[in-house]
Amino acid sequence: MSARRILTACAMLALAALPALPAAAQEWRGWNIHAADYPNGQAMDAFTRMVGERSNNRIRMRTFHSAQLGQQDEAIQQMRLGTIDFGNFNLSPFNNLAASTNVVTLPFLFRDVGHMQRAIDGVAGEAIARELEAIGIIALAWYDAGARSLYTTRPVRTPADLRGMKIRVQTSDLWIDLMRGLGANPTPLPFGEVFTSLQSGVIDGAENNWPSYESTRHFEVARFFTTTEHSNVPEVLAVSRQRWQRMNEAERNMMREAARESAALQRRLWAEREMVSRQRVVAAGVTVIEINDRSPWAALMEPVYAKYAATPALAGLVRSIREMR
Ligand code: BDP
Repeated sequence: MSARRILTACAMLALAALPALPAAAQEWRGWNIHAADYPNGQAMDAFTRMVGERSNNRIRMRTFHSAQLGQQDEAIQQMRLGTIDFGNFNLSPFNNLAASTNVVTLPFLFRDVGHMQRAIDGVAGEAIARELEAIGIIALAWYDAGARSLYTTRPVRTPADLRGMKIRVQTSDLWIDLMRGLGANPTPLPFGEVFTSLQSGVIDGAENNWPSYESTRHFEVARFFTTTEHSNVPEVLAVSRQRWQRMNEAERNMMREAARESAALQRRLWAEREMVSRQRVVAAGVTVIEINDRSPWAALMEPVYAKYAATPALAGLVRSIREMR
């Protein structure tokens, strides 16, 4: 036997002697802006547990909650580069990167949560997933984010009350135009800076859903909540394309299924948390200004539709969403 053959035989014996370890385990890092106990954090933890179990612990995912890996815009860049492997993102920070995300951000588009879910689980979600894939992000499932309303340091009852007020928005051209259309001074800021900016008077208000208003304690510094419910923009549970490309079909299907189950859980927890958060802030003395007739607000939004649903494809998407029953 030649020396080389002996070496090969030894190497094979050594391999055979190894315990049956799963093919190289992978460590995945996940981004979440919210705390671990927020519906999204709980649903992400459920997702990572399912993937761990169903891959026999070969894919080990860990979510870094509370924006430990940075603010949302940076995290999206990192997903594209593959330095963050998965995450839950609101779709508005994609507005300037993927045109179809503007459609689901559009003000006063959805009649209710069910309408939004049917659109994002169907025709809108398909269009958005295609565009996100092209920028390096694979959409697996869609999370609820409720309706977004205004909250301010002074009472706001009509668009006229908003005039000249500095209102924080997410980094998105659509949001800047939307807020300007309502009469305010839009101020794009990262989520994590809203509390101190409200406190120091850099801004006079912001806009979000009940759970974010409550969990961030923004309600302590912006004491008036006006139920404009101007946008129902949903969220995505996504993985980086860099990772996705290295997975086989069985792994992809397993991950998609786990993501769908995670979204079902998130939606249940979300509906509960919306009520709880509302009760908490009301108990803490927040003034809720109910808007029953939204038409004066919606009437100001036509230029936003004209600008952000301008192409035939986007206008067609808006039309098919409106026609949904
Ligand atoms: C919350 C979303 C979060 C956004 C935040 C914001 O869940 O992803 O970053 O709003 O307004 O509702 O920035």
